[in-house]
Amino acid sequence: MLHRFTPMSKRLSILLLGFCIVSAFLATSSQAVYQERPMAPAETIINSNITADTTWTLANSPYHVTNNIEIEPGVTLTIEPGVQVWIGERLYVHVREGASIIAKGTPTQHIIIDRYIDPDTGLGPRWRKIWFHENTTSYFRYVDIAYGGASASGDDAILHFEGAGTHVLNNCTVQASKQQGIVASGSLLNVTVAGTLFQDNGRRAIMADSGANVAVTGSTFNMGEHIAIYLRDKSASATITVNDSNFLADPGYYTIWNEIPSNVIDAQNNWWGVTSGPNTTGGPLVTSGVNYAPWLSAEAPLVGITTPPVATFTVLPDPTVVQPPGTVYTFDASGCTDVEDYTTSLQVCWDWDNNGACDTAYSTTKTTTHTFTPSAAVQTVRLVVRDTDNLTSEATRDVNLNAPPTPAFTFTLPTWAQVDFDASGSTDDQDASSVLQVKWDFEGDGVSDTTYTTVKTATHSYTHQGRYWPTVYVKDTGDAVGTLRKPVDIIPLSATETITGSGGTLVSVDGTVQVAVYTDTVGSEVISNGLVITHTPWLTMPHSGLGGAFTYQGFNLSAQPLAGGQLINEISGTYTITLAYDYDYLADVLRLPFENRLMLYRWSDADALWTMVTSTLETATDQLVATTGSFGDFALVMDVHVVYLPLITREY
Ligand SMILES: [Ca+2]
Ligand SMILES: [Ca+2]
Ligand SMILES: [Ca+2]
Ligand SMILES: [Ca+2]
Repeated sequence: MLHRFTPMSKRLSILLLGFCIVSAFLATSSQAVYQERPMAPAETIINSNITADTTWTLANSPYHVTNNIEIEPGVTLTIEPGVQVWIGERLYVHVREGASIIAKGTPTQHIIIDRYIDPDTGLGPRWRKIWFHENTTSYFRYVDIAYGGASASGDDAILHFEGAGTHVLNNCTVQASKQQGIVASGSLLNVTVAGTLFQDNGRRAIMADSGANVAVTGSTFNMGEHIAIYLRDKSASATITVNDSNFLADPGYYTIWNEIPSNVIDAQNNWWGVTSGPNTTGGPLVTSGVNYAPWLSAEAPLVGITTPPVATFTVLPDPTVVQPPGTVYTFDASGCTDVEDYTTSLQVCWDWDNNGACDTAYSTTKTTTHTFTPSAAVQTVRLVVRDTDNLTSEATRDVNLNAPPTPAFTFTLPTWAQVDFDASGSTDDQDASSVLQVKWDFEGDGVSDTTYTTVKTATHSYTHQGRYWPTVYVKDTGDAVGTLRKPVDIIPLSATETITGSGGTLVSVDGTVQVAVYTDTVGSEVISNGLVITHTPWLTMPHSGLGGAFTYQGFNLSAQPLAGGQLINEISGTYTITLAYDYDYLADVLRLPFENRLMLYRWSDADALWTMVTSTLETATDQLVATTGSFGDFALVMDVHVVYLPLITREY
């Protein structure tokens, strides 16, 4: 349907509405007698140049331009939807080199650029023009511009584009100019007009020359006796195309005039007010140099340019990393953009479970928060962004809600070297324990020793004693992995040794390094007040140099000074070594009656051989006791000429 804008009738409606309000007010307030007219809204006066990027806001609207002003070079003036700009009598707005005007209204909030009507006199003389100079840009959408072109000069226009630049009028109205609606003059000048209504302009709606490139679609020229499109012979020829538009003119009057017929104006697929087309009875006239065939047989709708918005959003904290349950995520869609709308005009809704239905209402507020119930491995969140033309776009992001399993394991040592592991106590918020997979690194050396399996138990035998950090990896069906490690001390059964020194007691319990305080005296004088005895058990394996015997327990007895303490060679005295053994293990389990074959050996560096140390077997306490006056390597051995040892294999 054709949009016919009638300023007079609209203004009359406003006046009638104002009258009704005043009448009602008079009836209820005696003070209103002194009120001659409704209060004018507060104006923002613009009387000087715009020197830095500026936004004219709806909150501060209307803006009343009271002087000739310039938008200075490189500066951008942005105008919010709903803003009204009133320009005073015969005033210019110069848009200087490289400057811009961005005015994006919406279907429901047009921007108005109009004359200033003095509330006292009721007079509203025309302003002159918005004059765009070299290398300027502009974007006007849903902007109703009226009552410019005040001068008698033929080049005066509501919008005067001069020199290179890019300018768009999208769903605008350009009306009531005394002169031209638009003048486009300059090479490398592109003017795009869509969905725009031109009417009641005193001369031409669009005049182009000097190499300008003007493309019009989906627009209406309601011009009566006046020319809609004028290609002027000035400098290089302009290029003009007008398609899918309406030329409504009084019959017999020219509506397109081409001063350079050799440069044909493309005016195909337009409606000329009569089905017979231009230059026919009842239709408008066009000059030569206008290609108007074929033409439309009915009025074309006003169609602006509309493109979908660009949807994007961010999520914090990092959605790729599993966050603790109950985490409040912040979603921010303020990065959404649109050619026709400001981001602030775009509306968004959120579909938390990506089921195709938004879970929030559409809102221009772009940030929101959400907390998820951990119910799926990965939750896709969908954003829908909608522009003011009701075009939508979507973006999705995955939020990883899959908490890794909570690993757990227990272990038992059926022998001193064998450890049976059981990770069946591992749990997961999303998966049943039965589907969790485990693998093991028995030493904790970072190298896995098994592959993933749903079997939660594993057995490992250690060949060396010491402390290990077996580590379990538990993986859920979403490939999230939890790990747990625990210490395991692998200690031969005889690992409780009591070492008695002359000045103190040194206890080694589990085969790790032991520390003890030791005091050595000569007479009543303390000559040494500190020792560290390092007791390092070694293999329970046959030791080279002890041929014919089996090393049941090897260890090193050494000393080093405490910090600031004595030198080792100052330490004197004798030490009693007491070794406890496990008779039950030796005799009952292994069924090997070799208790009386236990011997203590000491390594002699000087002789480069093992020599037996005189010792006493105290069978009542399962101990072997010996005395030594020096440190070194010792070994509790058994004579294997007599017995056969199954080593560490044991079954219960
Ligand atoms: Ca859009
Ligand atoms: Ca949903
Ligand atoms: Ca999980
Ligand atoms: Ca390993």
